[in-house]
Amino acid sequence: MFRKEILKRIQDCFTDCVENFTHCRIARVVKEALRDGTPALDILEYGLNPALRVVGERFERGEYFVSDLIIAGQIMKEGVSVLEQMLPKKGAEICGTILIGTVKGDMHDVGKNIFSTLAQASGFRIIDLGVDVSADRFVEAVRENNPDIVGMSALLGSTMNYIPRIVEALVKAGLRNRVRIIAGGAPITQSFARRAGADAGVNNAVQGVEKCREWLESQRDSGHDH
Ligand code: B12
Repeated sequence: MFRKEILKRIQDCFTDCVENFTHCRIARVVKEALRDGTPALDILEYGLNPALRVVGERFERGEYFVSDLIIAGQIMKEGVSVLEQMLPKKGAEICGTILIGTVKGDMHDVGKNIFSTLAQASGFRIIDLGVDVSADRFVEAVRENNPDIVGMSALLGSTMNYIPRIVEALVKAGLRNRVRIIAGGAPITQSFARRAGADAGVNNAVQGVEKCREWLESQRDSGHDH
């Protein structure tokens, strides 16, 4: 009941704003939910994410336009920024470095940014290459920064197929064995990621952070590189 009500109120923010151009109340609603004791991750998982999914479905049915996706992306960012303020601040101890980017041809960055924020809160240093990142840029940045993990985000059926090209480029550059690779985004599955040459694939930021921590812990326990 509690969750349903929150979800409904968050949902209403998206539809009111997209359909009626009303002033966006998302920050207020998210703050209220937090004040009521709803965990930040529940607000994300049961409130903001499903609301955005509905926008995507309406777009797919031709009921919404790209301009509506843009508005929805902005509402999401505003909601997430309120949640970010509530997440534990970056721990003093940095447990590893993740180099991340949204792959070439893809401009979606909301999910990538959520994963980065959670990973940071969990003790990782993040180097964010932004969106539309080419294989060459990934290679160059791995060489420069020597990260433990490379994260690639893709939201489109077309751009997810660029992930294997980045992996290949890392292989060619002799860098593949130095890093673990995690792919993320709504269409990404573990089996796709493995076929693409990555080590893991997730469509959930919390699972992604857990995977990264697991890797770092096993690396530390074995006392040498993977
Ligand atoms: C907002 C949005 C946009 C905004 C993006 C704004 C922004 N700054 O990101 C804009 C308007 C730019 C946009 C554009 C387009 N979009 Co769009 N968009 C969406 C929408 C509504 C939400 C995406 C989103 O932010 N989801 C919320 C986040 C939190 O989810 P997520 O990204 O999956 O992230 C989670 C996990 O996957 C994970 N994660 C994500 N990345 C990573 C990375 C790592 C390393 C890890 C570990 C985890 C991880 O963590 C997150 C939290 O759990 C979706 C529909 C939907 N509901 O998914 C369509 C959607 C993705 N878009 C779609 C389309 C078609 C387009 C356009 C082609 C439309 C057009 N005709 O122009 C363009 C493409 C532009 C481009 N070249 O990229 C389709 C894709 C269909 C497909 N399968 O190919 C969708 C699914 C809509 C639909 N149902 O048709 N879009």
